[in-house]
Amino acid sequence: MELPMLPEDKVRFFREQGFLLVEDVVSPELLRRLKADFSAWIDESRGQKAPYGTSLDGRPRFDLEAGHSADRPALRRVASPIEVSEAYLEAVRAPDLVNAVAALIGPNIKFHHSKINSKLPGTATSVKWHQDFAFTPHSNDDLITALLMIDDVTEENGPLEIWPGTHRGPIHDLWRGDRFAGAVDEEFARTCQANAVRCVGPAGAVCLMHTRLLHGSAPNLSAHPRTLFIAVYSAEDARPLGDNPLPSRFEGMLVHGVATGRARSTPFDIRLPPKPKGASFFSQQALTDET
Ligand SMILES: O=C(O)CCC(=O)C(=O)O
Repeated sequence: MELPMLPEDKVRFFREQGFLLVEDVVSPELLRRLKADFSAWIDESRGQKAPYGTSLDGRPRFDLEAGHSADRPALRRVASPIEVSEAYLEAVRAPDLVNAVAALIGPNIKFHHSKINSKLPGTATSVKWHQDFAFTPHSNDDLITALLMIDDVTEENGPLEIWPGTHRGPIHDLWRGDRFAGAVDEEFARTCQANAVRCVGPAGAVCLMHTRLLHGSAPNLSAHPRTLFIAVYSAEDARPLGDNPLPSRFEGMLVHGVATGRARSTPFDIRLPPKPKGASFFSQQALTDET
């Protein structure tokens, strides 16, 4: 049976602002399993010195921040956790989550890729301002990045920061000359920061973000972890224009509605991103730190 979709005012809010917070999209029991799997990965990382594990395209599945140690683990990324965890696979198909996505860009929705971004206490991980569409261009921009809060996300633990309404503006260049920096330039980043709104909420809430919304995030300054499970969904008729940055055997999985076999295109101009080489996009964003 179809679960209730979102009320019209929430859909209108998303169209205007480019994001929407929805609480309790996974059950407490599933949330407990998601936390338990991530805790087990942190423990496993204590025995590692460099990014490890293998994802579908041969790059490491588990990415570690510089300074990682057994005593102070700094696991910052798990690529495609749904391939190695039943709990994360269940979360990516959670009815309340996919129904909300379908209410915003549906009715026909497919899965594109997923990852965990983690900011453990004492780590320095931050995310520079960018739009996701520049990493995952499609024939149209009906794509949503769903950021599911595995921990409570507060003002202090490095929440997602967004600039509301910017999904209706231009697609920004994330290149510096011939280098894909994966981030807007520093001057524009300061303007983004001046307009930032923090997406905070309790564990089990999801921030549904339009693929063209400008966003970034600061380091975790608290004693509490900040773990986000991030899943990207698209309208079924949005066809990828480039390589999936995190290839998955689940790419293209229909999570709501039906397969139409159609392609819908909207006009825009974008420089296609390169295929990532490092363990995660943090290494792409770090390229500009050296210049
Ligand atoms: O982890 C974060 O705070 C932001 C995630 C993000 O920007 C992304 O994955 O595109």
